[in-house]
Amino acid sequence: MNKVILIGRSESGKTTLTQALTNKDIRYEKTQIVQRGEFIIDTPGEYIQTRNFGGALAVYAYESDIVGLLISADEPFSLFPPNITSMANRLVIGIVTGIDKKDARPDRAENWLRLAGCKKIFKVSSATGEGIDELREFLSTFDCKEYYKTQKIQQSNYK
Ligand SMILES: Nc1nc2c(ncn2[C@@H]2O[C@H](COP(=O)(O)OP(=O)(O)OP(=O)(O)O)[C@@H](O)[C@H]2O)c(=O)[nH]1
Ligand SMILES: [Mg+2]
Repeated sequence: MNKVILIGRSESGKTTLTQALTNKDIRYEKTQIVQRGEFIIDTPGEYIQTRNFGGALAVYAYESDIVGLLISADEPFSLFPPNITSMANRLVIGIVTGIDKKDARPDRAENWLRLAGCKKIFKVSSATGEGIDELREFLSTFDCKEYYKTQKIQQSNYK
């Protein structure tokens, strides 16, 4: 499985998605520090919400194969500036979370992620499990080595 770093504002569902992807029981736990799992790096939302922590996310992203930007389907605005993905020398995917929520607007969240530069978008609910298998399948099977070769991205992980 590729290693993915999950980035998104607090309450966007990073930890819950981590639990869903790894078949753990879903239980709320505030992320206080960056959690490095075997396949998933779960970051506290404050890192993307606070300018001074932004650099740390860039450093942690170097440990990953794929960067996942999350927006919950009921979020009122996006934190990600247009074309932010061009800053990363990693594949950046968009993940719309909480598609089961009452006020969910998954298409609006998807548009924001596309504006940020994500080409591949997943829409998931960690509560109902919708879309989780598809995302897990992608993370397990995507050939990063080939991708980075064709994109001519130099990566120490992929020499
Ligand atoms: N209905 C629904 N609720 C969700 C979903 N994903 C997360 N939640 C709820 O949203 C709240 C926040 O989820 P977290 O996974 O802790 O959010 P986080 O992004 O890890 O937040 P920080 O650790 O603060 O950065 C929790 O109460 C979750 O139960 C989902 O897919 N559907
Ligand atoms: Mg968390």
